[in-house]
Amino acid sequence: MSWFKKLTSGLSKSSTKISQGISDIFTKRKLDDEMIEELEELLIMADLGAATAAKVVRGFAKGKFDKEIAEDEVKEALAEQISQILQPVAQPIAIDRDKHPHVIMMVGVNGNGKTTTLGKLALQYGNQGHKVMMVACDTFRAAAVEQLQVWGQRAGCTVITGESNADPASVAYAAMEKARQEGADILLIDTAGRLQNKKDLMEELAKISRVVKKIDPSAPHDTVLVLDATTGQNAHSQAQSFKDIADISGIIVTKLDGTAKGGVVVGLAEAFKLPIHAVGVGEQIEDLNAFDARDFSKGLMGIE
Ligand SMILES: Nc1nc2c(ncn2[C@@H]2O[C@H](COP(=O)(O)OP(=O)(O)OP(=O)(O)O)[C@@H](O)[C@H]2O)c(=O)[nH]1
Ligand SMILES: [Mg+2]
Repeated sequence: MSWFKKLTSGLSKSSTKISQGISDIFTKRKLDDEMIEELEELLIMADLGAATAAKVVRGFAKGKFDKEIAEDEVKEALAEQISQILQPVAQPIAIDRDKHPHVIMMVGVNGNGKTTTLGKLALQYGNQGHKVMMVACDTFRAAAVEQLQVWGQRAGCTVITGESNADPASVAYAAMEKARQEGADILLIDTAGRLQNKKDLMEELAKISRVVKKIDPSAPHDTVLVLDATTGQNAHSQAQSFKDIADISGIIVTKLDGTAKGGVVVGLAEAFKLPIHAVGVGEQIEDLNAFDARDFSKGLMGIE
């Protein structure tokens, strides 16, 4: 299946909800105030958030008042507005080949898909010819380390682990040294999603960052926040909290398959202006791809 097909089918719950809403609203042929208001409400219900929904609808309505408009044109025009919001943030992680290694740290609330996403990225980078290593800095749960090892096997890359309950930062430091010695191009750091409290988590992430800098002052080169689309508007408060505790450089949104809340990506783009690197639409290793503004917008509107 092509990525676009996979994305569109992943987003089908979101797009069906929006399409149905559009059919219900556009029963009259000419665009009027009432329809505009209903459309705005529909987009809010589709998790775009109030400010973003208003912006999209304003852009959409321009020049269309009192004119006849077909459903397909509505979807096309909305996709175009949404695409304009997404375009500036659709940026893949830029691997710097001069870094040895380029360090990517994955952070986010537990269960959001950090470990899975790292496995998917490891395969992609490996296929691009990079020598990839992963390190398990979620040392408190034995299962977390094993899970990363399984992904390492699938992706065909080395996974560095420490003793159980080892200090995550010391594991990260050892991994940096090993990555240097073995000439790795990319080091992917998996972190814990849950600690006792926000302060502990902040300290742990800061400490990992600090020790990595001892070996390369420019590392970590990317600190990527993984957000789960199924949490809808909650993703905003998570993004805000993590921005407060870590130097987030970009976002990956997972679980866009099987949720009707795919619109949250548009709200996140507008609210945080952080690069959105990739989106996940399934649990398999190939279910992650670079974020493409136009494709995503079409997928969200259910345009083939
Ligand atoms: N449907 C779907 N499931 C996903 C996606 N990404 C991850 N998952 C699933 O989400 C669950 C949690 O993923 P993990 O990768 O373990 O999440 P995590 O952030 O590492 O969690 P912690 O290690 O507990 O902090 C797993 O069952 C994954 O298979 C996705 O894009 N789509
Ligand atoms: Mg994990």
